[in-house]
Amino acid sequence: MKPGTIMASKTPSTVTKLIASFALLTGTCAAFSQQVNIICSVQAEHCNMISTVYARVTGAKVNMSLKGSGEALAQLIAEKDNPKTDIWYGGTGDPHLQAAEMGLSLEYKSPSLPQLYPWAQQQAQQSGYKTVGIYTGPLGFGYNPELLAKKKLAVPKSWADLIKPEYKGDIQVANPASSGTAYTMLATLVQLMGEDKAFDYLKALHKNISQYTRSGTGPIKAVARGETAVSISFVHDGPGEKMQGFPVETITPSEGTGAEIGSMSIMKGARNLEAAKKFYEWAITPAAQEMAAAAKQFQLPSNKATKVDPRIPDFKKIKFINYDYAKYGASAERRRLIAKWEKDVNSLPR
Ligand code: S7P
Repeated sequence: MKPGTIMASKTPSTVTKLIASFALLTGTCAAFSQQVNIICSVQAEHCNMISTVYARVTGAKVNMSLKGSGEALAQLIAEKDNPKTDIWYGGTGDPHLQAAEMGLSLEYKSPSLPQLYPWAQQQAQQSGYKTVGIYTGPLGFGYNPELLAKKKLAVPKSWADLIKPEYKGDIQVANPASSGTAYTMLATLVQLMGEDKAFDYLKALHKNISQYTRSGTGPIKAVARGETAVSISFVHDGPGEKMQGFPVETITPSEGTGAEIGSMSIMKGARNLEAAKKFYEWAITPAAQEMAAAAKQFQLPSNKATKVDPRIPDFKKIKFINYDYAKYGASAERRRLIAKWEKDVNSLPR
């Protein structure tokens, strides 16, 4: 996902239909013309979709830049004394909680909170209402069945499988310093195994990793394109690649796994506060959340009334750990674990 500014200029037919249905549903028209500056941490197609539809429906000018979760947080820290961002939309929840704790985001209690699932409301409560859950999705593995067959490798079914010597050089994951996806993996393993065993595991895994990518979605795209056989990724990022005709499947590890609570925050010192609140309210409506699937994104949306696309992973079939979002979203813990990973794992030869 490359940083950049999206100009709301494309009008693909899905977008046109969504604009029409959204306007009908909400009775909205171009009644106000405001500017809102957004950092968007979901995939480009999803960012494009919400930017285009929101601009068309409301008349607002949307300035959107695309950044992964870790990079978005780094930018928001850098602009703390002179905030340029009004809304941070999407990305893993841990860095949103860190932003809240660091005083980068603004307390805002939406009247629509009761419409959201308990996990999304809990994300808001835990942050003192400085962020909110907008979607959730499980961590797992992506794999390319054709490449695995060619290499005579079995589909990895567990965390234990990934450290087997036969997968050496065939696995990609992102770097936890830049990627919220990879930090979710780090925090998941620490909770699943205990810290000492998790770091022993990460050292063993390191031997099998061909590349630590900057972005969390990079590895599953590499799997889909046959550049690597296996990735550690959010499983909801698989169906969108498959829809493009790539041979990619996903699986969740048998020992158990974690999940992200993709979040949204209004930034403290937002120059366009009213516009930011309007966007925030819009983004948690079912009509807005249904756009994710139209943009080939398959996280579970947070509004209980949002239609659930059949390609969204079935949470009932997945073994989850009881992820402690408050603990692993705390600044000191996140920084400590990432620094330890850099020092004890990433510095090792492969
Ligand atoms: O949009 C897909 C997705 O996987 O990307 C988001 C997140 O920013 C991942 O990027 P990084 O790992 O590079 O930070 C997720 O929140 C989302 O589900």
